Amino acid sequence: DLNLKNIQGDILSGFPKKRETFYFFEVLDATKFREDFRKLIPDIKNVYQVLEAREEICGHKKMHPDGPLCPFIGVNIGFSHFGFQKLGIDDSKLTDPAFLAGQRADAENLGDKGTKSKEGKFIPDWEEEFKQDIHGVMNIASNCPNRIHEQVQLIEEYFKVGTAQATMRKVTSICGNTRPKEHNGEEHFGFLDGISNPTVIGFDVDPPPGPAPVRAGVIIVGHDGDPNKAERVPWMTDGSFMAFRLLYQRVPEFDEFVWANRLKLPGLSDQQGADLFGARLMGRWKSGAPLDLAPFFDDPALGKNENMRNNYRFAAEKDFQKFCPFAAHARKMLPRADLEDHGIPIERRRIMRRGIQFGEEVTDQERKNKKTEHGRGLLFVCYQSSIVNGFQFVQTGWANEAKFPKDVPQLPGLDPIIGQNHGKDDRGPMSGTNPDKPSEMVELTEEWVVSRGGEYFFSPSINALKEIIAL
Ligand code: N7H
Repeated sequence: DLNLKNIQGDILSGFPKKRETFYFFEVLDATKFREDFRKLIPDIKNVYQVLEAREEICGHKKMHPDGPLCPFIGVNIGFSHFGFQKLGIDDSKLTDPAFLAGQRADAENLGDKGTKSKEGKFIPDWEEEFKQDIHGVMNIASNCPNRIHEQVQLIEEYFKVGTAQATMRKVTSICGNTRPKEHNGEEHFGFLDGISNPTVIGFDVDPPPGPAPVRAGVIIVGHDGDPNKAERVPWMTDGSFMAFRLLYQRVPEFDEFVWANRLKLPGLSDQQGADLFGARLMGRWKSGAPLDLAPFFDDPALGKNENMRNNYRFAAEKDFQKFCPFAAHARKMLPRADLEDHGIPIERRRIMRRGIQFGEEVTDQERKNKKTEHGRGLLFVCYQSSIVNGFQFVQTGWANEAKFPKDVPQLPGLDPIIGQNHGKDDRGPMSGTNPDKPSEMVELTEEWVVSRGGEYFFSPSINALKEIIAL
């Protein structure tokens, strides 16, 4: 019963993309912006159109990783609380304290690095553009850079950007791109990403075996599973909250840490020991194979097998970390049996990840000097019906919480990938990296993922864009 033509396309089906530009804007003249907005509406793709495009392009609904250059171009849009305020639209029933306060006000709680002003106000160590109010973001995705460029030009024409009659201003735009063909699907640390996302009841037909499907309302506002469903006003239905984070990755430094801590176990070469240590930080091998199913040796065929690579629960391992450390990124972010088998539901913590990489490949010079010289990382995006239950909770309650999961024999430590301690190099010890000595601790000596900006947005339904935003 989901109205796929009313939900913005990136949320449930994910844009088919090799590139994606995030265009952050400030509304200058509310009434005129809302008038100009009408011109943008036909360019905004809904879920149905994205599915259709995928079928047309590739003959099946999942995009082929090496598929032909895709003529798809999609625009989606979200507004921050400050944007709704500027437009004079009452968003109080979006009842999400994190959204209503904005991400800048949440940065200290999220564990970002920052300083205190004389008045005691926390100022995050973010890029300047994110230290001002951002009213909204348009994400423009395609397989073809020229198409993106043309679409951005069109958008700027609609809103007369850069002229005396401009109704909006570009705050900043950031261009993301997937990695070159031989690293397709991998993020900058070299791990296959985008494997595990929630499957949604009423949307995903025949999902591969894995974690229990979630009710649509966990991702889409106004449906069963939305914790604030009772309070929503009708125009909010079929929208979703988007959390955006600008996350830099320090790849040579991460690689050096992994190499320096390589496991020295009988029968393992230095390289195998390093690969195993890296996999134990992530919870999966670079190939995507999960440690719970391939604990000591990589299994690249498993990493490729969509029907097997997400079908595990840490069930045999509940309360133990022989196969996979408690703090490993994928275990922290979806602890499966660690919670479910203790009667703690996990559905409300699920988020739909839609990020993309940015920045160049690591250069030979950077590798040689073991030092990052060019900015690169992840434009992290996730959708959910509650930021408080979703992104905010998994970052603060799990990733940044050394004692999570609770009541286990060893102190787990922070999530080594994204756990934050306000930029302090000392993020404390992590246990379980050595499969033979679960209580052996490794000090997480620095942050390899550094947050430099972000905001919380609400991506309204297509009807709401037509009837509430546009005039
Ligand atoms: Fe993570 N990485 O590539 O290293 N993530 N993540 N993430 N992450 C996952 O299962 C990564 C970040 C989640 O369902 C994989 O698709 C990097 C944030 C969740 O089993 C890999 C960064 C948050 C899952 C990475 C980053 C999350 C997940 C395994 C930052 C939320 C799914 C592949 C630069 C606050 C867990 C996969 C599940 C998986 C990486 C950030 C959440 C390889 C580099 C900020 C929910």
